[in-house]
Amino acid sequence: PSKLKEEILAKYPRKVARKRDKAMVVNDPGVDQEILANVRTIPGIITQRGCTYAGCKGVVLGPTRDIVNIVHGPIGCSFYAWLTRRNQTRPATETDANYIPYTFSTDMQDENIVFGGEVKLKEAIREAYELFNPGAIAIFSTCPVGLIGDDVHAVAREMKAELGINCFGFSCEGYRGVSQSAGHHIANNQLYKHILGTDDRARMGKFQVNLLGEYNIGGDAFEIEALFEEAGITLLSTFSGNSTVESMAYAHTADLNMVMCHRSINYIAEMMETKFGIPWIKVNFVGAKSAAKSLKKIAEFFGDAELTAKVDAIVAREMAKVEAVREAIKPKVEGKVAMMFVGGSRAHHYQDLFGELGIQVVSAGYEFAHRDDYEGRKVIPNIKIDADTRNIEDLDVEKDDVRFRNDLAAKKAELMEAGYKFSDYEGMMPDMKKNSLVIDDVNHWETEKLIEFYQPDLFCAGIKEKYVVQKYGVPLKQLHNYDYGGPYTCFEGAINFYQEMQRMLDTKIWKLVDAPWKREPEIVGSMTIEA
Ligand code: CFM
Ligand code: HCA
Repeated sequence: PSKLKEEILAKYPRKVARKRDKAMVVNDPGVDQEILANVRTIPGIITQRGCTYAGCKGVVLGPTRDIVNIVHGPIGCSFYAWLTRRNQTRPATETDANYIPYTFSTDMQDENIVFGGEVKLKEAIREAYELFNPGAIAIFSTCPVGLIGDDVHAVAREMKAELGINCFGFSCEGYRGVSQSAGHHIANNQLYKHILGTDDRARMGKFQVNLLGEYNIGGDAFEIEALFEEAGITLLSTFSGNSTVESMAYAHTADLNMVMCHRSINYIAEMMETKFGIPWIKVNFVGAKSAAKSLKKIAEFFGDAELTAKVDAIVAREMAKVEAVREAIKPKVEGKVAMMFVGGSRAHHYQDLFGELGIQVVSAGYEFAHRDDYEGRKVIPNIKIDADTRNIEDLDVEKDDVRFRNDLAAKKAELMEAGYKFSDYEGMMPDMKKNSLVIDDVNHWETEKLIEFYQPDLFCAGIKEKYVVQKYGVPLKQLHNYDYGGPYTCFEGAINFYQEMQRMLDTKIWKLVDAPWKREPEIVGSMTIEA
């Protein structure tokens, strides 16, 4: 991999090479290695990243079903966010609010750019209110909104007073940060400010938890919900797969927060702990063993004999089913080589599933994660805060003296004494093999070189990579939308994934792919780059 890295860098102008050098690490889990992450993509490079608006509106708020999410901007931005992320939802009854099949937009025109769009935004909010009578309305700013200076927050305040419903805005203009990641942070902040803690509801169960950073792609959250229900764990709210705004309002009454996607939601976990004293743990329900471990860790937190027995019984029963399928499939796919480049957590989480099948992950990376997602949270104090990060509001959170759970803080201290880990994420790099190649914000040129070098049996990424990779004769599994498949979480999900891997890997069809441009190039040319 060092040689491959050299070859990749050799093509770049010197300044670019210097930067990309730091974003590519030949992994050594035994030592502390630093990676360059969460910095601007170099202009001219074809990145896979999306924008801040995508991270805020599409990712974090997209899966909420009963908030009317209005996009303030040109229609293209709304169309982009319309049902593209496969986040499923299940309203309690047929008449319960579900706005996910809709897209709401102010459809800004040239005139609004010149004379301002606030009037049109107010009209859109009133119209949405009259038509749907929702519990909450949210406004998402696209690039032009920030450029012309429409004050979406002032509009939200005015509309909240006029209509008497919760209404709040997000300054999540596409260019606000270097990637989707900034949008996650902005979304976390506004959820914290405008929803969290607004409903002090009485207890609903003996063991109350929230699941943070699970967005129910392909029904993933449904699998987790079913297991919790069977075990007798009360899931108050999920941020934000299969969620309601109501459930987010009383989420602060939980005893424990579980963080699935660390990248997109660690901010809320931290803020809830500071304000309400709710501890958080990192969980992962992708991979049968990881799901079992996560369930057991929750049971251990509560330390209740009945709960522990139930969880143990569920795990034993489900693992028996999983093992039967795994043993049948593993010999067929063992030793195959895979690589995965996904936005954030999934490039790490899915390695557990591959490990269970004996598939080797030779290279992996995130589009937009931060150093802590690679190297572990221990590096957070050393992360340089640059101007792009400073541009994103970092909320000053204070302890709520009335509602702070001293009992939970005490429980945390006691369990930590016994070696139980809270507020911790060790990152992807310590989990990867020595000499695997870790790459942040991979681009097309690097992807092509990776394929030539490793000749992988499987490439995992998204829609932007899919067809290019397939034309190399390499199957591509989308780990964003699951290629219309899923769920892949928990035990049923693991079985589902193993079977999918067998279908994709145990076939010779991909070797027959012959891209037309390989036979007959349409354009032939050469290019010289001056350093
Ligand atoms: Fe978290 Fe996600 Fe991901 Fe993400 Fe995303 Fe996604 Fe993703 Mo696409 S929140 S970081 S911003 S796990 S949309 S559900 S699949 S890039 S790896
Ligand atoms: C996003 C959403 C995305 C895109 C997926 C892809 C998703 O980043 O705006 O590139 O295939 O999961 O839908 O990550």
